[in-house]
Amino acid sequence: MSDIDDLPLKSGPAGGWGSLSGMKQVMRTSRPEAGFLDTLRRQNKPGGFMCSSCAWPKPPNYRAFEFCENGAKHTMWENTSHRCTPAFWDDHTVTELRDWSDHDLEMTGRLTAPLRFDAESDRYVETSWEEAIDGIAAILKNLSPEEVVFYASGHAALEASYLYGLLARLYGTNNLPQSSNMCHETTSVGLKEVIGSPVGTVIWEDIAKTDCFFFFGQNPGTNSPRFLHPLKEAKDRGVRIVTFNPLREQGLVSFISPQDPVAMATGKETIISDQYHQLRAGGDVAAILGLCKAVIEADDAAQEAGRPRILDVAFIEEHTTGFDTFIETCRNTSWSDITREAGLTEGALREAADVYMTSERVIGVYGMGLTQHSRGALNIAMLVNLMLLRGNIGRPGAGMCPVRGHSNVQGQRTVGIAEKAELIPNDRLKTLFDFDPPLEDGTHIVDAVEGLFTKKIKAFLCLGGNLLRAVPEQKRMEEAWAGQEMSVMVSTKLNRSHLFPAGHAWILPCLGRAEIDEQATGPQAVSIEDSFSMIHGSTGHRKPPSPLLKSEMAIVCALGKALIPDNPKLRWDEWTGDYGLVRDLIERTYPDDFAEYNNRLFTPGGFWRENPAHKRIWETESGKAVFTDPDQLNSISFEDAEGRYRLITLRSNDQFNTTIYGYSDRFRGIEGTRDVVLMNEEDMAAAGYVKGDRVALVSDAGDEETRRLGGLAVIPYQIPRGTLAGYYPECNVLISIKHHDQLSKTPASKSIPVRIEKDA
Ligand SMILES: Nc1nc2c(c(=O)[nH]1)N[C@H]1C(S)=C(S)[C@@H](COP(=O)(O)OP(=O)(O)OC[C@H]3O[C@@H](n4cnc5c(=O)[nH]c(N)nc54)[C@H](O)[C@@H]3O)O[C@H]1N2
Ligand SMILES: Nc1nc2c(c(=O)[nH]1)N[C@H]1C(S)=C(S)[C@@H](COP(=O)(O)OP(=O)(O)OC[C@H]3O[C@@H](n4cnc5c(=O)[nH]c(N)nc54)[C@H](O)[C@@H]3O)O[C@H]1N2
Ligand SMILES: [Mo]
Repeated sequence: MSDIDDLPLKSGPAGGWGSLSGMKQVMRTSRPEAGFLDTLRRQNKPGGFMCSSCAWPKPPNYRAFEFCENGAKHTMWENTSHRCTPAFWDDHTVTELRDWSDHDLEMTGRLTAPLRFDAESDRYVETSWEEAIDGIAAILKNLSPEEVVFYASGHAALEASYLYGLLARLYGTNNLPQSSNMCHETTSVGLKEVIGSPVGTVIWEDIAKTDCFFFFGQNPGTNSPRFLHPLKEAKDRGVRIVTFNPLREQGLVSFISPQDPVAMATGKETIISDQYHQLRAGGDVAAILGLCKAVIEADDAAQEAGRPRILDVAFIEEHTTGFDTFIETCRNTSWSDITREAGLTEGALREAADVYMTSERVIGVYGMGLTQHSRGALNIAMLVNLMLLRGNIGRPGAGMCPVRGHSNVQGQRTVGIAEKAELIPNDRLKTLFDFDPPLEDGTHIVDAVEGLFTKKIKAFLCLGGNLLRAVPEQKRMEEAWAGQEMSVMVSTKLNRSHLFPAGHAWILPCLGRAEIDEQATGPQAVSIEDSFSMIHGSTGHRKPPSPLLKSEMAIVCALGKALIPDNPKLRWDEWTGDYGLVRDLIERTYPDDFAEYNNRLFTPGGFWRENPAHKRIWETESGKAVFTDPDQLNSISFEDAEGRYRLITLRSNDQFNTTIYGYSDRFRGIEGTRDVVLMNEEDMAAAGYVKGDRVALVSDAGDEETRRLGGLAVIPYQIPRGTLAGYYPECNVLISIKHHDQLSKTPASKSIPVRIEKDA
C-alpha cells in the first residue's frame, strides 16, 4: 500500500497543511487499496471517473490533481481494503449492531455478497442474486403499487436512475422520493416558482466574470472544497465576497491553496470574505429585506440628486412582476424590526448593501442554510428579490448559484426520479415503452415517512442512501421501518438503515463509481449532472472488491425483468449489456437536454443542458421573474420564547452526510467527539452552564411527542445568542416530521425549536 507521504499533497487542493493531515487520518483508518493514488489522479477528469462526493462542477481546464480533501476522503473510504463479508454475521446479530456508531458500521468495509435477513437468527445471511431478485419481485407482485416507495439517494448515475424511475412507473407508481426532498427540494420548487428554473443559472464563465459573491448558508470549505480555488482566483482579481452565516466557517474566512507552494511554505492565506455577517439562524428574510431597503433608499437619493439610478429600471419593467408591492414593504418595514429579526445592526446591513450596489455583476450562492427552514422557499425568493433589483440574473457574471449535494442529485431529477407526475414526459414514455404511466402524484419523503407511521406504506426500495439516519423523527422511523413487509437496500457499505429489517429484507451490494463495470459489450461508462447542469461521462478503472457485486444498472434491470410483464419494448438484458442504449432512450425522452448524448459524453467540462433563465426566459406562470412580498420577517414557524433556542444541525469536516469518516472537525476546533452542542457564551452564563457540562436537548415543537437527545457536552462558541448548533445526523431524533418548508416540504433542519437541560 502506498504511504500517505507519497500523495501529491502539495498539489491536492483544500485548505493548507491541515487538509493533508485530515486525508492522512482517513487513510489510516480506511486503509485504501493499492493503486488509489492512480485513482485520485483520474478523479474529475475526462476519461476518468467523476468523484461521487459533492456536486460541485468539474472544470474543463482541470488541474493536475482535480480533487479536494473531502473528495479524496470519499474515494479512500469507498476504496477501503476492509470487507464486510457474509462471515461478519457469524459474530454479530442485527440487534447487537444497533449499539454501534455510524462510523464503526461503515468501517466494516465494502459489502461483498447479496444478503437476506434471517429473523430466527437475527442475522443477515448470504443469498444468491436469483433468490433475492425473485423474492423481491414476488412480494412486490402481492402489494399495490401505491404501498411501495422507490427511494433514491443522489449517488446513482443517470442511466440507472432513468431506468429506476421507469421501473417504478411500469410497476404503477410515482412514489419516487429522492434525497433532494431533504435538501434542495426548496430550490426545485421555490426557485422554479420565482424565476422558472428549478436549478442554478450560473456556469463557469459567470464565475470567471463576476465581481461579487453573496454567500448565504453554504459552507464550501467542508462541503464543496474545490469551490475554494475559483474563489481564491476571484479574490486575486479583486472580486468582493460578502457572507451571511450564523457561524464563522473557516473556508469562508481564509484559505491557503495547497497548489501554491509559496503560500504553503509561507503560510500566506487569502482572505475570502470581505464582510462576514453572523446573523441569527432563520434571520435571512429580514437581513435581505434590510439590504433591499438600503438599495431602494440609495436609489431614491440618487433620483433626487439627479445621479444615475441604482435600480436596473429597464430590466425590472421588462422582465419582472410584483416590484411595486415589494418596494412598498421595504419602505414600510422599520429598521428596528429588521435588525431584531436578523440579529445584525443597520450599519452592518448598509455596509453589505454598499458592496451589492457598487458591484456590476453579482452571484448569489446558497445552500442548506437557506433551504432547510420552515420558510426556506421564502428565503430563496428573498435572495431572488435582491438579485432582481439590479438585474443580476440572466446576464454574464451574474446569477443564482445553489450548491447541490450528492454528485448526481440534480441529474436524477432531470431523468425522472420525481414524485410529481407533471414533471414527467409521460406521453414520450408511453410511446417509447408502450404503457400508461401513472398520472397521480407519488409520495414526497415526508409523506412516505408519515405513510410508514400509518402503515399505508408497506415496502421500501432504496437505491443508495441511509434513509433511517437522514430523516427527521429517527426513533419512530426505526420502529415503523421494521414494521413494513419488505425493505430492500442497494448499498456499498453497512449502515444503520440495514439494522431495522422489515418482515422480508435484503441488502444488495453494488459497484462504486471508480470500479470497472464490465458487461456483455465490454466495460461501461456512466454519466452524471453537476451543479451547473453539465453532463459528464465517468469510467471506473478499479477492480471491484468482490466478483459478486453488480452495477446499479444491472440490479435495476434484473428487477425489471422479474417484476414487469414481458413487452418487446423492454429490453432489460440488452440495456444491462450496453449503457449507450439507455443513453439513447434518455435522449429520446428528453431531446432538448440530451441531444447527441453518446457523442458528447466525454466533453471536457461536460456538456451543458442549458437553462432558460440564463437567457432571461422566465418559465413562470406570468412569464416574468417574480418579486415576492414577504409575509413574515424570518424563516421559522414558531414564536421566540423564554428558554427556546433555534438549533442548527451541521456537517463536520469529517463526514459525508451519514457517513462518518472520523471525529475531527478541524475547522471548528472540535476533536474526538461529535456529542456536542455549540452555544453562545452569554447564553451559557445566563442559563448557568460552563464548558463541558453534560446537557440534553429536548424538542420544543409544541406537540405530544417526546424527542430528546442527551449526553452532549456544551462548547462555548462564537454563535449568535438564541442559536445553538449540533451535528447531523445525531440530532435528527429532535426533528418533528411536520417541521418542514411550507412549499416544498424540505425538513427544516436548520432551525429546530429546542430547550436545553442538564443531563442526569
Ligand atoms: N464533505 C462533505 N461534502 C458534502 C456533504 C457532506 O456531508 N460532507 N454533503 C453533501 C450534501 S448532500 C449537501 S446538500 C451539501 C450541503 O452543503 P451546505 O449547503 O454547505 O450544508 P450544511 O453544512 O448543512 O450547512 C450550510 C451552512 O448553513 C449555515 N446556516 C445554518 N442556518 C443558517 C441560517 O439560518 N442562515 C444562514 N445564512 N446560514 C445558516 C451553517 O452554519 C452552515 O455553514 O454538501 C454536499 N457535500
Ligand atoms: N438534521 C439534518 N438532516 C439531514 C440533513 C441536515 O443537514 N440536517 N441533510 C439532508 C440532506 S441535504 C441529504 S442529501 C440527506 C442524505 O441522505 P441519504 O442520501 O439517504 O444518505 P447518505 O448518508 O448520503 O447515504 C450513505 C449510504 O449510501 C450508500 N452508498 C454510498 N455510495 C453508494 C453508491 O455508489 N451506490 C449505492 N447504491 N449506495 C451507496 C452507503 O451504503 C452509505 O452508507 O440527509 C438529509 N438529512
Ligand atoms: Mo443534500
